[in-house]
Amino acid sequence: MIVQFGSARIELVLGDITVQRVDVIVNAANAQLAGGGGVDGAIHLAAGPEIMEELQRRYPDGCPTGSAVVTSGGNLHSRYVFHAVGPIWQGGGIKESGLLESAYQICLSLAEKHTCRTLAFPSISTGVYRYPVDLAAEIALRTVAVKLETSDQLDLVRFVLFDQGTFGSYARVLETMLI
Ligand code: AR6
Repeated sequence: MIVQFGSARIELVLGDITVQRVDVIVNAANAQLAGGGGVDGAIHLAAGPEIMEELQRRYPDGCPTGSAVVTSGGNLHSRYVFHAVGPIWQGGGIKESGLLESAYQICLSLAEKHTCRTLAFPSISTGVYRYPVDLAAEIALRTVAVKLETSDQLDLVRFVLFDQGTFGSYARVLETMLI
């Protein structure tokens, strides 16, 4: 599914983010930047040990929730990996939505700063961190669409969704944004 926003487009694909050929791949990391399972494990496995060494050297204090840090792409097809830290879902009462929005916003700003034109996101926080996927999809897609309306820098934001249920949630939300 592809939708035009301003001069750029949002694409939804079902698949594995580690094989995407884009300027930057976003990782769903933890605040310690310590690696883990899910998309984080897959990215580190595919990228090789270089990006973990870079994380430890450049960001020994980790990264706050709602923010993101940059490394090279290691063995991936991308120039950079942005390691974004989404919130752990705890019922919605601890400003999870603002933190998730901020994680996406910071990645979009970093993409502009590093002159990236194409970017791939996973569905941040909706795995181990248990954020309800319908709510997370709204925040992710709205935040990206607002940015694309005014960005000359970005050409493509691709959401790479790992299972049919997550893809379906994002597709339903994106359809409502067209009306
Ligand atoms: N490509 C795209 N999406 C993927 C891939 C992949 N290769 N593998 C998994 N997903 P999660 P979180 C999907 O748990 O909820 C880690 O241990 C997955 O199906 O990876 O933000 C970190 O170290 C789900 O839809 O990230 C943190 O400790 C989505 O990616 C913690 O998990 C996000 O699931 C972060 O939890």
